[in-house]
Amino acid sequence: FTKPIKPLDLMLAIDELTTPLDEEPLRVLVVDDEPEAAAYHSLILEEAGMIVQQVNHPADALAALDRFSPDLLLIDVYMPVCSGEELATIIRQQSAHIGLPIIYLSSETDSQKQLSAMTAGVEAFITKPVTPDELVSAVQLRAERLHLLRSLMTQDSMTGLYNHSTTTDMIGKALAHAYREGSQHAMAMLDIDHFKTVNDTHGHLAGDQVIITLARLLKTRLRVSDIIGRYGGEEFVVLLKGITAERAAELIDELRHDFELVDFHAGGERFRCTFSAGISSFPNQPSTEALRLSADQALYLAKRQGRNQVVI
Ligand code: GH3
Ligand code: MG
Ligand code: MG
Ligand code: MG
Repeated sequence: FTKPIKPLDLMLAIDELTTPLDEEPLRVLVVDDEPEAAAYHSLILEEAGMIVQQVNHPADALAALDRFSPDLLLIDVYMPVCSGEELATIIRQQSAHIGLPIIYLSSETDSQKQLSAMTAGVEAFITKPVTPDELVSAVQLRAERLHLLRSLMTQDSMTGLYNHSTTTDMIGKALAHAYREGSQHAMAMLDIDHFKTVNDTHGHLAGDQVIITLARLLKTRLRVSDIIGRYGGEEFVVLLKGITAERAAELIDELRHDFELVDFHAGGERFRCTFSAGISSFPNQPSTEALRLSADQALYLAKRQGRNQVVI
């Protein structure tokens, strides 16, 4: 009899489930018609560890947005040809940049004019001259908010795994890459067995703990490069990169075995849970949809054959 695993061990570091803050340096595009001002602000941000690109003409800003793909824009308000306000309005009309934080940097101190400039949809207005600390913290604050917003949009808040739409997007990208490289991937669809009964018998909170525990097991035991998503309520989808369906089935079966030994507790009662899984593989199944259908059929078979098993 194998030693049971306490769910607490799996849940202790639940924080690790959520994707850590980007360790990539922030990318800032500085738009200012005065080269000296642009260079000065760029230097401050670079010294704070950011990657900065400067443009001195608003027309160059649009091209730089696509080439450089910044996390944030710092725009001077008074520029010839096209004001910062006009530039911000144009950028805001492009759906690709709808969430991009824009900070105005200007010597304008008239609050009425500041307010009017802000209506173009910018995040903040900083008046020149700005101290290095002021500039760096203004940029970091907006970038952190953007990061938070992005994670809210892409992650499932209960488990920290990718949500349904992000999972589908990421698998699609991985397959496009796999086509070019000629690599193989496997997909696993997991579904907790008799989960309705778990909720009915032990309560919804206990059910949540089961979901969180399985998410953590997947996250800690699969590779960082694998794509792990919470596809629906008690359903998970995993893209296991670079391996065959047979190898994926072995791996998921090891997890299945570990999971069935986890002791859950609710209302003084102890209970255990199992999951079933279906496996499919690329390029055998050449698209996300084909992979999903095939894995789903295998999962259905696993359920039909008595659950708590992995089927290819
Ligand atoms: P099967 O073995 O065939 O998969 O049976 P099942 O009872 O697991 O299947 P079914 O899909 O009918 O039930 C899923 C249940 O999961 C229904 C729903 O109330 C519950 N559920 C979905 N999301 C959550 C959640 O976030 N927390 C909890 N506690 N329950 C959830
Ligand atoms: Mg100017
Ligand atoms: Mg289900
Ligand atoms: Mg189920």
